[in-house]
Amino acid sequence: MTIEIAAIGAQRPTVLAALEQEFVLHKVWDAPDLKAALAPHAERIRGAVSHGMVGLPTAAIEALPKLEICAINGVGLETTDLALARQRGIAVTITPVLYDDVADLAILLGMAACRRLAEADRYVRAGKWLEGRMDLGRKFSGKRAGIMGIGRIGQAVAKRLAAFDMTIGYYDPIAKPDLPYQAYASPVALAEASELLFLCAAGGAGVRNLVTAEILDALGPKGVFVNIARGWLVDEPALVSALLEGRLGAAGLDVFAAEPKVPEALLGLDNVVLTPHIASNTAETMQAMGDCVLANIRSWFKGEGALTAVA
Ligand code: 8YV
Repeated sequence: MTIEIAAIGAQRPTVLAALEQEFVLHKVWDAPDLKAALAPHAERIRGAVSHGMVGLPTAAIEALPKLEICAINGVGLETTDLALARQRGIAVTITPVLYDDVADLAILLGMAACRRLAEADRYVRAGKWLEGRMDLGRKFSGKRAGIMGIGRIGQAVAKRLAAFDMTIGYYDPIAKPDLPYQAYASPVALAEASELLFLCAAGGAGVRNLVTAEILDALGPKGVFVNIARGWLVDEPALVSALLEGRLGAAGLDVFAAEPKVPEALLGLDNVVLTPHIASNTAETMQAMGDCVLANIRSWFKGEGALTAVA
């Protein structure tokens, strides 16, 4: 009997090709009505694959009464109904192979914002160097860095910042006494003590605007804010005004509240470095993430259980 799988979130072509070879695959990620698209096969679908932005939503769980496993390509779980999945005994797996890449991009954005890398590139291309030298950037090494949310990604960022001789502090609602960094009681206290603030928090369901205007003001006109987490974890209009009004020094942003739409006002600002949610987009990590999705699905249907299930 061939096992049937629903792709509720798009996957890379190689992953889809492998799934199609080994299973009956229903590609429904583009369907305007997920329930309707799944309905004709719902009683036979035992597995699902998704990605970090789509996750395993309530509607998919409700539409699939025989679902046993959902392998998510990514680590974001804010769109996954974990409580219902647990209640139904559905294994949800993530791809815990992207932390290095995400941390690398955090450093890249922080450094690019300090050293005005994107602006410098534009400066050369526009021929402005012929007219004179660019204004000064800011030193990156040796600064006081704050990390908001110090899970796997936050810790990978901290490890890298330590190599740049930074003094590292963090705020996390879960006490982490074993970490060799200074814990702060609130995000505002952390921002006040930091010259660079890295948002590395997980975007849990319903969590919004963790980074407020008050936090950005505490970071201040020389401060640099980096976001490689989720756009909606920041009060984006407050971030835009702080940058426009010079109350915040600079920012490096990989994620946005309504991506792929980016606030128009940011596009004209030289003190902002923008990337299109590419933190895990390297050939190596994409391959590893795809392999991880496949390995979980294969292992489960061989009867050997999930490999990287969330607790
Ligand atoms: C991916 C992510 O871009 O893991 C996540 O939650 O945001 C990123 O790694 C996303 O999962 C799409 O595959």
